[in-house]
Amino acid sequence: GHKSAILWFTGLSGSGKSTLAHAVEEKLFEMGVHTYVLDGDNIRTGLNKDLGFSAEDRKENIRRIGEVAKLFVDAGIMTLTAFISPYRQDRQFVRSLVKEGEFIEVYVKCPLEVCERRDVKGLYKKARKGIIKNFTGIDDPYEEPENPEIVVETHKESLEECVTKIINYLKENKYL
Ligand code: GGZ
Repeated sequence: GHKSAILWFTGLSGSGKSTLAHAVEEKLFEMGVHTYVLDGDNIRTGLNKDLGFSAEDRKENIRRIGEVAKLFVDAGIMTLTAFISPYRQDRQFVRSLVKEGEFIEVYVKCPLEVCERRDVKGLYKKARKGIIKNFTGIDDPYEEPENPEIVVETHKESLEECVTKIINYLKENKYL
């Protein structure tokens, strides 16, 4: 058996949160752990399609995701979430929703210039031109985690190394 929890990935757009969450999920699946990934693809297109990117909407986005993730954890599922979640207070709120040890903050650290160079969806370019406003890292804040359980540096460590670091944390702390 395993102890379920929320693996909360936070970081800039293009830092690799979603890719990493899915890679960790695959590893957990091989180990027979029941998992679910919440990310923009299944949340911002459905439950939260009424929300945009103002500070207020981001806060509500994270609040709902936290409540949903809590339900998944209650159902015994290892829940991985991949959202920028730029505000410390909003992440702290989710931490306070669940029991001690059920919120594992993973800071997906990557310099802005690297994320911007990757620009997978061309959004940074649009943000620089002012076509997209309030873009995290450009004209909107990202508050770095102060005491994350795990930090991965996607510009220095390979995907494989990042996955191993997270799996090792889960083993060392008796989640697996
Ligand atoms: C940041 C934005 C914005 C603005 C659209 N700021 O690379 P992506 O495309 O897939 O990841 C970004 C995603 C962020 O949604 P989240 O739900 O993770 O954000 S938050 O936690 O802050 O609520 C990006 C896209 O949506 N996107 N406009 N203005 N990212």
